[in-house]
Formats: sequence, C-alpha cells, structure tokens
Amino acid sequence: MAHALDAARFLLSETDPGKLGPSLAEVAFVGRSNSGKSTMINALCRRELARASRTPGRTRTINVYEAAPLRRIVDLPGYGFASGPAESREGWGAMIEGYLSGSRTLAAIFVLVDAKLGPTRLDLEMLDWLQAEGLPWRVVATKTDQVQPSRAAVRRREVARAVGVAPEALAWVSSRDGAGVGELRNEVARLIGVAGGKN
Ligand SMILES: Nc1nc2c(ncn2[C@@H]2O[C@H](COP(=O)(O)OP(=O)(O)O)[C@@H](O)[C@H]2O)c(=O)[nH]1
Ligand SMILES: [Mg+2]
Repeated sequence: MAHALDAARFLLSETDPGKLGPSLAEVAFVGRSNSGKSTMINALCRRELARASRTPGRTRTINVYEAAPLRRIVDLPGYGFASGPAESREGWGAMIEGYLSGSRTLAAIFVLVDAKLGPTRLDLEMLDWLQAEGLPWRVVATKTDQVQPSRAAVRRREVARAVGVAPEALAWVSSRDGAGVGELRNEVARLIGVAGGKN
C-alpha cells in the first residue's frame, strides 16, 4: 500500500548547515559511519534515494530528502571513521553539531547504533551532547537481523541499558529483513507532518 514517505525525493547536498534553506519539519539520522543510515533511509522511503556504501565514511555532506515540500529527512555524515586528516574529521563534527543545534524545525534525531556492536564511545558522546542541548533524540538499533533470534530480547535489553533507555524505547530495526521498518516509517511520517496512516 502507498505511504507518504514513498514520495520522498533527493533535494540537496550541503556542507554548510546555514545554506539548507527553510523547512517546516524534519528528522535527522546520525550515527557512526557504516551504522546503516543510508540503507535505512532507502528502506523507509522504499527507493534507492541515499547511496549506501561499501566504503565506510563516504557520506561527507548533509544530504536532504523531501517527502513533501519543506518536510524533510536529513542524512548526516557518519562520525568516527578515521580517514583523512584530523582537521576534516573535526570539520565534520562541527558541521553535524552546527546543523543539529541550529535547526529550529527538527522533530527528532534518530541515533543509529549497530545492534550487534552496541554503542561506541562516540555514540555515547553524541547522546550526552544531544541531551545537554535539550534536543529530541531516539536511539535506533540497526542490522538486528545479525542478532540471533534467540538472543534478540537479551541483546535489546543490553543495548538499551548501554544507551540509557528502556528496552521498549529502543527502536529495533533491520533494513534487510524489514523488522521494525513499518513502525519507524509511520513515526517519521507523523514527525514531519506527512502522516496518512496508510500503512
Ligand atoms: N545485515 C544488515 N546489513 C546492513 C543493514 N543495513 C545496512 N547494512 C549494511 O551495512 C553497510 C553500511 O550501510 P550504510 O547504509 O552505507 O551505512 P551508513 O554509512 O551509516 O550510511 C552496508 O554494507 C549495508 O549493506 C541491515 O539492516 N542488515
Ligand atoms: Mg551513508
């Protein structure tokens, strides 16, 4: 069945958060390189919008998609991939923070954490920073297909504890087998104000 996010299209890529232009509502995806951000955006919108990469650290721009005019989904550069000079890594951090603290229309920031690996030090730093800034965040465990089904409940509790949330508050998603994708799709649509509840 059709869903409001099926209409999502690529809008722009930018390195300067000040040049993203106006928006009515948006959600952003952050996480370490290779955590599954691009693949998840593609799964949510059911099309190859974001370039998923075999080479970690490829997305170095803020990539913006629109599900309807001024209703946005934002793919942020992955943090924590050690390639390139230290200054450019610092630069990506400043770009991400500049965007997150500067946007007035951010309805949620989804922090993607690999379910099998759990949060890295940088993930925990990001969560502390979001909390300190008073920004609305939610942790999404990704690639849950890589956790043995018999271990899933235990693993979900472990990852939830590690990021400091209740197990039910941790989204548990696999872009590969589709687990949790429908719920997250509805949540994103509602947050950016394109909800039709058509799923
Ligand atoms: N098993 C599994 N692999 C995934 C899943 N999502 C992404 N991947 C793989 O993880 C790698 C990184 O994905 P990508 O979306 O490019 O991550 P990004 O750097 O955070 O944008 C790719 O090889 C994907 O195929 C998933 O749900 N399950
Ligand atoms: Mg990516």
